[in-house]
Amino acid sequence: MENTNSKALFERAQKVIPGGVNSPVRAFNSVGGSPVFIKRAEGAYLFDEDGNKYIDFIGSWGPMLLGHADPDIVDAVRETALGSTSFGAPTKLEVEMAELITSSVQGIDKIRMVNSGTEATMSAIRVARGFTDKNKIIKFKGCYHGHGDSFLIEAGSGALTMGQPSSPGVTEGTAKDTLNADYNDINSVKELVEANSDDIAAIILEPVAGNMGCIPPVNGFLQDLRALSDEHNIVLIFDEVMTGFRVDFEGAQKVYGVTADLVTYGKIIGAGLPVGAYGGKKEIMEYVAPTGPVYQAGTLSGNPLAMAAGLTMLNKLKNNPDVYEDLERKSARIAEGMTKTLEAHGITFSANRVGSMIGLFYCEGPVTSFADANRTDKELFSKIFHGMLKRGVYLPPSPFEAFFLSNALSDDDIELTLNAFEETIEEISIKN
Ligand code: KE4
Repeated sequence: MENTNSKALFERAQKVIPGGVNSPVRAFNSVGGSPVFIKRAEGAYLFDEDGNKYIDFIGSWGPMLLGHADPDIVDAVRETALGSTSFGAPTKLEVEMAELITSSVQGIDKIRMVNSGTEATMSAIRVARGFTDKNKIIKFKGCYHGHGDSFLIEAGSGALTMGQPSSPGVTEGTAKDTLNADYNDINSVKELVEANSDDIAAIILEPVAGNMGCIPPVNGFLQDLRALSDEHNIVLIFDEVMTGFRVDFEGAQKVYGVTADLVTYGKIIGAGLPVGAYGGKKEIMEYVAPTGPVYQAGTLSGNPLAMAAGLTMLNKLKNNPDVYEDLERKSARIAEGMTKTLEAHGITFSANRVGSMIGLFYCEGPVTSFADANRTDKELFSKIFHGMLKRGVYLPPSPFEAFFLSNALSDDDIELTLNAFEETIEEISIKN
């Protein structure tokens, strides 16, 4: 595949943007090589600056559940923009968005729009601290909740591609209030609670981890966290920035039958425009300014373009629930096909899947924690990534990400992907 233009653009980019990218995971640090620069996308396909076409398994890291350039979403943005892009004043669209989410998702009495998943999680823990008048939070090794200081301690996603899960610039003062437990290990949480029980404001987790590959909660884990939070007056926060409206229209809370106290959103609710949100129980959310004392604000929060895009997306999903059945069928086909190929070639692997979130680990399974995920064969991962890329399939460029399928994938796209995977594994097996 020709990539002259992408390479030239990357040269230019590195002169004026840190690492040539506006988000580290895009730099291909985990897989090596030079990132492709995307010119446009449509449906299930990306088109790069050299005219190459790829089947997209990232979907902008989640938002593109219906595929790129969905006509209804594009029309909504275009129409809304004709009436200006932002007012800095309340609008009907924001009311409709909040009404749609609070009327659809269990436990969300009130919700506040922000501009990213990071803002949503930062705000949620601030409210939890204000509401409980306690300081510490428990997160989980390998979970990623955005780049807020409190979370960049043993975080997942892009923080792992740096080979240093913690980040300079996070002060001792901040770090001391973040405790890390092991995902799927309720005893590791209980130990932290017992040691700090009078000062833990919140437990925050991805109800399905998607930032250390895809790792589902083991049976009873979420239920145990719910019980522990109730027992110790701890705010349980589900970070559904990735899983929200993806694993089910009502998210992981519905799938696992556990209601959190606060839930954070991003990605899909903005349909690719910058949107995040946090919401939950009335008595907690009423602590948020201007009703309550916990301050949180944003110039562009709930802006018309983002609301128009997000509302169109959520209404399409609400009115076409068969999207989730389609996605389930397509995701199962992908996982089954890749599993068959890996087994046929005698490659050690473990596959996790929750709906359209798929995680492939090239190590012995089961993979239920960050320590397990970190055993994946990163070199083999990179070879597979590049083998698929040159065959026109764009997988996430990091072993610590999940595949995000869009419903724009056709059955032909899936067969093409599985053929490319077969060829890639065959090529690697022959070389080894
Ligand atoms: P943003 O601030 O990037 O909108 O959202 C942060 C965030 C919060 N919570 C969860 C569960 C998330 O997955 C994310 C962001 N996800 C990564 C992809 N795994 C963002 C990709 C990137 O950093 O470029």
